[in-house]
Amino acid sequence: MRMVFRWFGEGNDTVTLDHIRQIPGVEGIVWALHDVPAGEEWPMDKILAVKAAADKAGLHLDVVESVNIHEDIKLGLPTRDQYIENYKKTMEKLAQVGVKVICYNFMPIFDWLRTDMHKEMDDGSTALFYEHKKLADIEPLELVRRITENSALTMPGWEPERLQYLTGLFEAYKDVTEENMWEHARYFLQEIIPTAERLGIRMAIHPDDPPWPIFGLPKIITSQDNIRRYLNLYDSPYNSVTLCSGSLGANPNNDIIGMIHEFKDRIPFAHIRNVRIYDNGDFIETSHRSQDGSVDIAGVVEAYHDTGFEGYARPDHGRHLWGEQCRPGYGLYDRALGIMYLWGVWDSLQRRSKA
Ligand code: DNO
Repeated sequence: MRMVFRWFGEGNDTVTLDHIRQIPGVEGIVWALHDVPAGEEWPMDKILAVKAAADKAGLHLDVVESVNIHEDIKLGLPTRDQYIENYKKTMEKLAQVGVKVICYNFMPIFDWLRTDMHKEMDDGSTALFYEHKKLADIEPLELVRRITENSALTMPGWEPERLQYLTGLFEAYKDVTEENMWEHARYFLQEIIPTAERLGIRMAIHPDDPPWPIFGLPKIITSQDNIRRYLNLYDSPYNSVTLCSGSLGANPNNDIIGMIHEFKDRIPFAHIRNVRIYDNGDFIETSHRSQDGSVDIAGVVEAYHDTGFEGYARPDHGRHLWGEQCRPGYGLYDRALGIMYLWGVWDSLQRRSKA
């Protein structure tokens, strides 16, 4: 398991590279150019600036999260080809600085979605929360306004340039079915994977978060069956998955440990975090510890260990602790604590298997 840590870039994150390099066992950053709109080619000078900063901190930049996919690709519009070309050009440049994995998603319009970014927990910390009822009663535009209003930092997947077209986008998705989405994904993979193979970059799809339709939009990367279907759309180790225990774990029917065993050769990147699911299906993001949530994180780590996982892993979101002011879900403290839990489980398994 190669531990990495998400970093949003100079001036775009309260966490610094100096913080990150002090977390035990972290070898690299998970990064992106968050100011480049989806569909545009990433400028080389900006890529090199991130590389210079990472080099200075002694961290690698093997994992990119995400090169976002333009909506026209997901919608299957004729204009998609130019965006796919730009995507390939970005991949070429990322290969030049040694990138090995690109995480991306195929969710319509929104990236991950919660109804409350700072839900207070019993111990006084706050965490990301998803409440079904709230979503049922709210218009998408109003939700976006609430999610973005208290953050001076651009939320990943909530970039203003994408969201200003929200009404038009909903209109565009009106008649798009799940089967259409599968077809558009196949088209994208057929274009992209040969480039990925040539460059030695593993494309790793992130599951939909939450793993069910919202606002009537179709979702496809939601379950073990659907991940299998996605991987079979193009059978290559370069068509792979970012297995996210938290996203998939919000549906109690998802067997994360079973997925790790089934997809072991196709998981170059693991997102590891816990959620607690309530009886009514709402969920809150808890600490990483198994006992604190509904996902058996120690069991997840054990499954990675037992399948000989050599890929990259990052603690995914954390709670907001000790008064930390940070990006929702992306503070320093709880993610660092999460890493120490993951290492604790991992190292004891390693010792036992060597004994
Ligand atoms: C949430 C993240 C997602 C993820 C994208 C991948 O914090 O796990 O935003 O980066 O869905 O494209």
